[in-house]
Parts: sequence; structure tokens; C-alpha cells
Amino acid sequence: MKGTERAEQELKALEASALPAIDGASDPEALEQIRIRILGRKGELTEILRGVGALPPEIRREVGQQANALKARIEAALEARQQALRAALLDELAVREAIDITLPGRPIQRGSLHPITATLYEIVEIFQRLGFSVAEGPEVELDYYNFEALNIPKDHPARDMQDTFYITDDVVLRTHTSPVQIRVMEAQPPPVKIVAPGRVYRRDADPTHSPMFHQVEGLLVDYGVSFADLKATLQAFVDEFFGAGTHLRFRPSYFPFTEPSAEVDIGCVMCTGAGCRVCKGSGYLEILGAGMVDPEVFRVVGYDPEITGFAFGMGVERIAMLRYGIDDIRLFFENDLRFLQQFPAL
Ligand code: 2U9
Repeated sequence: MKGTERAEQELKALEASALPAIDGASDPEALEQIRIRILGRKGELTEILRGVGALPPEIRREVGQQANALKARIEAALEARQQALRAALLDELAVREAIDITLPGRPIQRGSLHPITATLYEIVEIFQRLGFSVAEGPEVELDYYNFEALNIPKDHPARDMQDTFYITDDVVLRTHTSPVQIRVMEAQPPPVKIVAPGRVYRRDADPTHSPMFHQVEGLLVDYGVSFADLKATLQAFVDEFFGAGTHLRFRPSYFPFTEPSAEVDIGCVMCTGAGCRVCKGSGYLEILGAGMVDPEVFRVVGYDPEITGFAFGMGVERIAMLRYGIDDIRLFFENDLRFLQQFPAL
């Protein structure tokens, strides 16, 4: 019996020191140190349990049960304290790292389409609504498609080294998007109803000319197409782009690939005819060139000699300059945000 009492006292003393220590552990690390001290491989209670087998048989069972019961209580206390510390940590994090979701977000700078891109899209979309499809082609183009097939002979001024970027004798940077229409006609029979938007290149640089600029050209080919069809199509375009009832004027002109040809003006959008800085007092703005496709062009692509068609071409930068009253084309390519941000986001 004396042996039992001594063992009981030892266990009581251990319990009396262990439980307050566990409850007082201030963080998971301190708690783990306590667990090791009591239940680790050389822990106080582990040693007691290890010694149970060596006790006299008459007290072995009683002491063993008490030691195991204490082990269970200590383990429960450790678990409870661990849970409490974890909960306290989460509470603290919830306060320390709280996000105020009612704060307004930081504004982000949104980009928008470049005014030339927006203008080009707007032009193309108007023609799409009129039933035209979009066709594209290479910017590095064969001399044949850029000039020869368009009835621009070898000695034509448009082929002058002044105007064209030559890559080799036979390869150029396209000077207009017209080669796209030649390629389309080579690939498919009439009817053809396309617009060809894209970059073009000319050796030219001053306030109204840039060595790279954008064109939208159109081509409609079918039997029985007339100059009246051309006028009606262009009137529908300017009504959409510049406003209903925009006045159109055709002046006779010459292009190697159209006959007859015309330069097309609208009544000045700035002064509606009175004369201003933008129209230089004339009351008119030249916005595009157009004409009936020359039969020579149809012959080159192998079309029926009876076929008819009209074509037109416009410079996107020029149209944007007229619309917004901009007098220097280079502003479009400097990409100064103070300039670009003046255009309505699209
Ligand atoms: C094919 C047949 C005919 C396209 C045309 C114009 C008139 C024209 C200028 C406008 C301003 C070029 O950018 S600009 O300098 N273009 O005046 N373009 S008719 O005629 C074609 C095209 C393709 C097969």
C-alpha cells in the first residue's frame, strides 16, 4: 500500500504542475515544449509509465490505471489548449488583416482604341451594313499586284522612286490596298462586293502625309453596275459617317485603274459651306476617289469583258483629320496621351 501512495503522490504532483502550465501556455511553441517535457520520449509521465512494469505485482495494476488516466487528462488538456490558441490566433488575424470591402477600389487607367483604328472600324462597319465583306492581303506586295495588274505602266509617275518603298525590283511595300482586290478577283468569279482596309506606304512626309497610313478601298463587281450605283453607295456612306443629308460632289479625275474617275467632295462639316480653316474657304472637303473599274483591269484577272464594277478609295487619316479638325497627321503617330485622350473611347 505504501508503494501505491508514493506513486499516487508523484502523479498528483505531476498533474498539479502540468495542468496549470498547459493552461498558461501562451503560444503553440510553448505548448509543444510542455508536451515534450511530460509525454515526450523521456517525459516525466512517460518515465513513470515505463516504470510501472517494474512495480510489485500487487500495486502495478492500480498505479498503471492512474498513470494512464492522468495521461488521458493531460492529452485532453493539451488538445483543448491547442484549440484555444488556434482560435485566438484566428481572431487576432481577423482583426489585424481585416479588409474593408466598403473602401472604393483604386481606379485603373483604361485604354481605348486609337482614333485611327476607331475611324477605320467605323468606316468598315458602315460598308459591312451595306453588304460588303472585308478582304485583307499582304503589306509587302509584288510589283505585279501593286502596279502592273492595276494598269499602272512602268513609266507612270506613281511608280516613281519618290513615292514607292522598293524591297527588291519586283517587291514593294504596297502603296494602296488595291492589290487585295486583284488577288480576290483572281481567286473568285463575280459578283464581288468587298472592302479592303489596311496599312499602306508611300515615301512622303509632311504635315498632311505620313510614310505609313491607312486606307479603306471598296470594290463592287457584277453585271450592269452603273455610276449611279457608285453615287448611291457613297451617299449612303457619307449619310452614316458624316450625318444624314451630307452634300456630295463629284469632280472629274483620272486614275489608271478606273474610267471614268472622280474625286469626291462633301460639303464642309465644319462650316457647312460658308468657308473656314478646315476647307480653306472652299466650302468643300475632298474625302475620297472613285470610278468605274477600267475594263483593262478585268481583262488582266480573266473576267468576262461584259462585266462592270465600281471602286473607291479613301485615306483614313485624312478623313479623321477632316472630322476632328486636326491639321497635322503626325499627331496620330506621336501617341501623346494628352492628344489621344481627347477622343471619345470606343
Ligand atoms: C481595283 C480597281 C480599282 C480604288 C480607287 C481611288 C480611286 C482613290 C485615293 C484616296 C486617297 C488613294 O489614300 S489615297 O491617297 N484613292 O482615289 N482608289 S478608285 O480603285 C480600284 C481598286 C482596286 C481592282
